[in-house]
Formats: sequence, structure tokens, C-alpha cells
Amino acid sequence: MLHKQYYVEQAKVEKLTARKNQKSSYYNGIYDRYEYPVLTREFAPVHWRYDLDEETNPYFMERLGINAVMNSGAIELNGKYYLVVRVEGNDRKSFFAVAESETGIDGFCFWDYPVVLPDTCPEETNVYDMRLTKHEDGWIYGLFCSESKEKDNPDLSAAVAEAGIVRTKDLKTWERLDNLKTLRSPQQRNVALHPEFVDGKYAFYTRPMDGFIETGSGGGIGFGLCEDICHAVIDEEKIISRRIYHTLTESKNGAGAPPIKGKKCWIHIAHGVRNTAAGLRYVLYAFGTDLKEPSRVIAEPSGVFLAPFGNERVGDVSNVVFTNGAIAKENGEVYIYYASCDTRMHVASTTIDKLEDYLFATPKDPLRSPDCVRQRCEFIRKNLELL
Ligand code: M1P
Repeated sequence: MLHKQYYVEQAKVEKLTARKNQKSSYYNGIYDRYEYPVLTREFAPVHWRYDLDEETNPYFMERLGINAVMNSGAIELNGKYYLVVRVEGNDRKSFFAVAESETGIDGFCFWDYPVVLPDTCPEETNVYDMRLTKHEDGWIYGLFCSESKEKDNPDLSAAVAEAGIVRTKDLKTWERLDNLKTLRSPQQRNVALHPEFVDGKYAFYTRPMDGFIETGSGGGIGFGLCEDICHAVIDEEKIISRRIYHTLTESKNGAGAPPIKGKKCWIHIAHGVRNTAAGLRYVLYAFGTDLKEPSRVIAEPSGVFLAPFGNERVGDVSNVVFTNGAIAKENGEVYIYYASCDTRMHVASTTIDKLEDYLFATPKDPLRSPDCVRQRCEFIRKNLELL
């Protein structure tokens, strides 16, 4: 016999999992937002949080709480949609857990156990933000941030971020490979693997950083090649999406999910960060790269692609949206999974055609107010002729 509260809590989880999601009234023509988040911490199974044994938990107290579910890798396998979710326990540590859905927009249900990664780095304290790549070599790769305390630095917050690499065929058994080494960048976060070989090599999107928080001289999103994914070393990182003064990438930026192969370009949805009096503001932006030469940017629309909106604006780390997972379906639909405020997961849906129209037809950023006014006046003039 289980405690009666177990059934109450279990019913809450089942209700959330059964809840149908629908497009909200939000409109910009680029993508649709949805009424409900696809995952919140309340979706975490009751048996992850409560000791169900009445002997050891007579008050049915939460013993191992879940604080947040966020930044999730995404993949479609055999007609089902999977998120590899960053789950943050009440102890601040993150771990990965698979949530599965039949539709990709609702019904996400966590598997019974979290992902157990091979524990190969004794100094590794935290892991988060896995980007999943179905690679043409037949493996599914997961690239994530592997965080350790910076040795010999008395500052308790001094940490080192590296890119951990795992691979799997079924999201159940994971093989750990060596962490990525970038010879010219001391730290890395937000690293993603390109799905195809480039010049016969594995191609990585990197984010060179001087420190754990500050990217410093790291100029933006990098691109580098390596031959051996099991012992990945990148020498040269070419910056393909630069941080630019007085834009949404001024403080830093980072790759989102591995790029989506469109008809005209590789579609990238990344995050850009700027500083404000209220702290860092994270938004999403997009760019397109050449299909044959993926490090060459050929489409750079101006401004924000997706920013925190309504209830998305408040959470543990307010004013943040972050993406590291997207699914492009065979019929051309695209699901972009994004977290708000390091707290919960949402989906936005669109199509390859719409994304490419957005990339190529949205005006470029003129980078100066007077030029922005000229751009807008020309835009208005053309429109007024049509009215
Ligand atoms: O808190 C916002 C995000 O901060 C980091 O992103 P970046 O490396 O670009 O600063 C990451 O830790 C991410 O997990 C987090 O959502």
C-alpha cells in the first residue's frame, strides 16, 4: 500500500502528460508558439522525487526535488520525438533524461531512469545542454558542457567548461569519447557537431572562450574540423558568426542545435547575449550557411528571431531563451525546442520553406541608427504605395 498522496501526485503528472497542446494566438508569420510549455519540472516522475516507502518516508515528503527542466537536445527516431533534457535537481546539479512524445508538441513523458553516462572524468562536477546529431557515420552524437572547478584558483566560482562527447544508437547505451580539445581556446561551451562530413572530416561548431562566463577574445561561433572523433582535436577555429558591437550578440553568442539542412542553405538557430541593467538578456537569432561549404555564411537577417515573451520572461535566470534542439520532419515541418529562463521547455513550429524565406528575405542589419531609419523609411514607402 502506497501513501494516499502518491496517487494525488501521480494524477498531477498524468494530467500534464495527457494535456493537449495547441498553437497560441501569437503571430509573426515566421513560426507558431504554443499555449503550454512542453515540459516543466512538474512532469518529473513522482518516483524520482518521493521515497515511496512509508517506513522511511512516513510524511510522504519530497526527498530529491527537481528544480528545473531546460536546454534539451532533440531527435526523431522511428517516428517518435525525443528530448534529451537538462534536468536540474534541487542540489543544483544537472543530469540528462530522455522524454518521449508521439507528437513532438505535447505528451512528453520521462523514461523511468535518467541517462547514466560513463563516469570518466573524476574532476567533472556538472554536465548540461546536450546537442544531438544524427551523423552520416551512423552514430547519434551528444555534445554537452562538462564543467569542473578550476584547479589552483582560490575563487570558489572559478570553473572550466569543456565539450564532452558521447555517442549512442538508441539513447539508452552511451559511449563516452574524449572531451574535445581546441588548441587555441582554453574553454568551450555550446559546441555542436555538423551532421555530415566536411572534406572527409568531422565538423564542429565551437564557441571559444577565455573564461567560464566571459568569452573574452573569443569572437563568436567558430567552425573547425577534426579527423578522429574518438580523440577530437581542433587546431583552427574559423569564426563564422561574429559578436558585433551594439547588436544582440555583443556580449556573446553560441550555436543552437546542429544546423538543419534546407533547400538553399544550412539553417542555424543560435543564441545571442547582450548586457543590460537587468543582467544578461538571451535571445535567439538565425543565419544560413552554404550547403557545400558550411562555414560560409550566405544569409544573415537582422535582429531577433525569438525572444522571451509573456510568461517566458520570468524564471530562475530571467530574460533568457536558449535552444539546443530542433527536429526537421520529412514533410518539411520544423520543431524548435527552446527553454525559457533556465526553467522550462517550449516548442515553436515552422517549416523549412518559412525559415529559408525568413533567412533570405529579412533585411540585413544596417548596424547604425541613421541607416536603420533609411531602411525602415524605404520599407514604409513601398508599403504605402500598396495601400
Ligand atoms: O543562463 C543562460 C545560459 O547560460 C549559458 O549560456 P552561455 O554559455 O552562452 O553563456 C549556459 O550555461 C546555458 O546553459 C544557460 O541556459
